[in-house]
Amino acid sequence: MPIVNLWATDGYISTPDGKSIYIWGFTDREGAPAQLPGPTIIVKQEAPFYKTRVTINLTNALKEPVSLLFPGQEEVEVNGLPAQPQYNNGTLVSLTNQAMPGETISYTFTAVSPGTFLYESGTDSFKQVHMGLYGAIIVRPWDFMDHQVRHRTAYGEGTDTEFDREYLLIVGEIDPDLHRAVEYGKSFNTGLYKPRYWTLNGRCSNDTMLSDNAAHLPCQPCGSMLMMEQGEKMLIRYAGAGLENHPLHPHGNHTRLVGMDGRLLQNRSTNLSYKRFTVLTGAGQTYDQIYTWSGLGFNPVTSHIPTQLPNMRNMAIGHGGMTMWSGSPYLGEKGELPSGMVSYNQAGEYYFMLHSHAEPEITNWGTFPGGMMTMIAVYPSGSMPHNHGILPVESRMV
Ligand SMILES: [Cu+2]
Repeated sequence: MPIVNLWATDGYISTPDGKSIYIWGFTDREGAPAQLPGPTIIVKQEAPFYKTRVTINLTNALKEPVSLLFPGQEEVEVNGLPAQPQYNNGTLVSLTNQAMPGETISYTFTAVSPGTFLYESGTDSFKQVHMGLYGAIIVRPWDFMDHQVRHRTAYGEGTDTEFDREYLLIVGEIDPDLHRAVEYGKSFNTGLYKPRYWTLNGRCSNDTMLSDNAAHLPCQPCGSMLMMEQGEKMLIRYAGAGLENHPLHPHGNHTRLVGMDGRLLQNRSTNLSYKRFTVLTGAGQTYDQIYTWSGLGFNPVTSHIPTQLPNMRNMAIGHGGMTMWSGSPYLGEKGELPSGMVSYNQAGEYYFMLHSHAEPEITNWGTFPGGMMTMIAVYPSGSMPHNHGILPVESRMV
């Protein structure tokens, strides 16, 4: 039975425009600051007819009660008894059992379906979830095997959900006034809620494109640079952890939506998956999609996409022009570079945006570029590092 220890605590995140914002969140390392989003919990289901029971021990290191909700999971128990809403003199104070400051309580649930799920605080949710008390759960089908093409699936063999690489994008918003009010113990008028930052995996663009565990972002360990090789199937999992809905789309191709809220889009044997350009990622919802890009046999050297290359002088970027890109406006061609120059597309890879189509959301407090935006990099076959886009079969357990 998988067991995870989580601590609810606080920390500070950074935004690309130089701000430091106080957050609440979860960590799986005692004494560490909160991370945004909380640690991703990945579990593999037991064989059919066996229950997959998952235990999460929550220790509350904050100064007010917090709790955990598991939308989409079943038979949730707390310290061995059914989880229930909490009332104080008839007033609802929490959607589920809470851990008091300093207390550790144990939640156990049955993971009944493969797919993508959220976990988040069920206490004073408007404030606590917004402050960062959220994360994702990935449930793998019981027959999942990462080295077998037919068994490397989101929903099980024969469900048309095979993938080669896999990325999780948890979307959220930040209203810095709310965060400041919580930091200084002041009240906040929820009617004045107005986000200024929009996050993918807890980061605002362009930090979204930095690698995982970037040293200067200790509370935001997860990047969201989506990398794949041409022709591969990329599983993209969206999870809406904010209070608002966000219309997300990648460029370059539609995605094929195969699952929603941890449920396969299939009716008995009828495949109900469908292609979408923009997916309105609803608050509290999750979407599993397959994305491919073949470029009709694209190869940056022998078969590049024909475009007009700019003049050499217009290809230099960065300080002193010492960094250059060598190809088409989409970076998909490898041209000649002066010796000693550094190129941003070393393998002749193509780049497509993936972003919120609500344009204020691709800014950092109004300044473009920023916010809910990242890139998909499509590499020529055989040129990509093999460890990118490979999530573990199961996350680190106790
Ligand atoms: Cu777009």
